[in-house]
Amino acid sequence: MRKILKLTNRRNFLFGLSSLAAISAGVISRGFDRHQKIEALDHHQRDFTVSQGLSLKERAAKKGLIYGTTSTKKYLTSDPAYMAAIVENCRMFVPEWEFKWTAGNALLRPGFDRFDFSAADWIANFSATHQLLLRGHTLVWHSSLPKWFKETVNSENAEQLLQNHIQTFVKRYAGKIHSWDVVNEAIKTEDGRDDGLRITPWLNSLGTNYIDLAFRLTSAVDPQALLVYNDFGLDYDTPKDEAKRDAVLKLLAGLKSQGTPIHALGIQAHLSPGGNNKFNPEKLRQFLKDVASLGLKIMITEMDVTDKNLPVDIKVRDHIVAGVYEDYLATVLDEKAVIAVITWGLSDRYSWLSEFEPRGDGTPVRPLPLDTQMRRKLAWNAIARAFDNAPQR
Ligand code: 9MR
Repeated sequence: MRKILKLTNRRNFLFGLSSLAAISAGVISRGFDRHQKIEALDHHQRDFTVSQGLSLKERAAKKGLIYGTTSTKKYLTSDPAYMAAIVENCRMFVPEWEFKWTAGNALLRPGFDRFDFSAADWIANFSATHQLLLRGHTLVWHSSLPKWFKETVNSENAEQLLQNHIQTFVKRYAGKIHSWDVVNEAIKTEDGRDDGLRITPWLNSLGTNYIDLAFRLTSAVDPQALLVYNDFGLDYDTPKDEAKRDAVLKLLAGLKSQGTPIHALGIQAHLSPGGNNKFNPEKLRQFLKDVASLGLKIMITEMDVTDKNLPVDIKVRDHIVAGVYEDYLATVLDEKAVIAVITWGLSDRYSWLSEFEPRGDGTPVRPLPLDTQMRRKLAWNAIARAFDNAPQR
């Protein structure tokens, strides 16, 4: 009995949190009439109906937006149903592993002056074949670096290495890339520096200038592509996310003022409802406005909603996850500088969260728009509704 009570309380608590978000987002988003706002109080009854027919990429395109996802050569070559779902729904594609220095079973950089383009070429061909806009993710990151990197790189040779990486790798795909995540996740306020920069091998070997350098080198080789700074942890009304928003804004303003060729901010949007993560549409909207006023575009680059802390009941879980998708997207799509939405995977069959944020009860995670059988979930409807209600670009 106590256990049941506890569970019920916990469920109400979670509903309370997401309902709060739903109400505040409802108040500000188009397409919510008074009746719907009141309905949004109860997630059981929240309505995620959408008109039938159009895919996500078509709904996005109607508003001048781009929808896309990420995957790997491994999943695409072994799973025709998944490939078909991606081609049906997406206009943009992000390699989850193959454009990194190394990740999963891909190894782009086997040595200091060696490249293996086989997997990256496969991705570029796949994207071209299916008319998918391709994102280059990512050139400079502290993570997914090969073993030799740590043993070899120092302040004497780091600039040469970065230059060679960009001049060889970026050049190979120049003109075929929609946007490069030139620098990924360079801010970590907990590292204690005044400028908020994360302490990474790149910072240690090249100093604070490494970010500007990476953008300039990329721009020189691929002047057509949109050059992006990409980061996570920018979404919630928590002291941690607030500090990160401030530091990112300072970084972007500094880069712009010194003439760095940077064109967009990538907001990863790995969302995590529950706990202390309060969602504050006004604060998020203000941040987007501040970024846009620097003359930058914004892309939502890696969206997903972890259900790690949500109740086990699939119906309840899917409702909450869908509510988070719609509330978040209704808020960010109101800012016209936002040009694209990418979810970090399309089907629950393949999500990094299965490995990195598994549920305590061992049941499979459900963070994405399609279920493991490629059927549309409420999250799919929620994204469709957000596109349908978004202002025209
Ligand atoms: O989803 C990606 C996972 O398969 C890789 O093992 C991991 C390391 O390369 O990266 C994951 O994607 C990350 C992305 O590249 C950057 N932002 C956070 C993403 C989730 O960890």
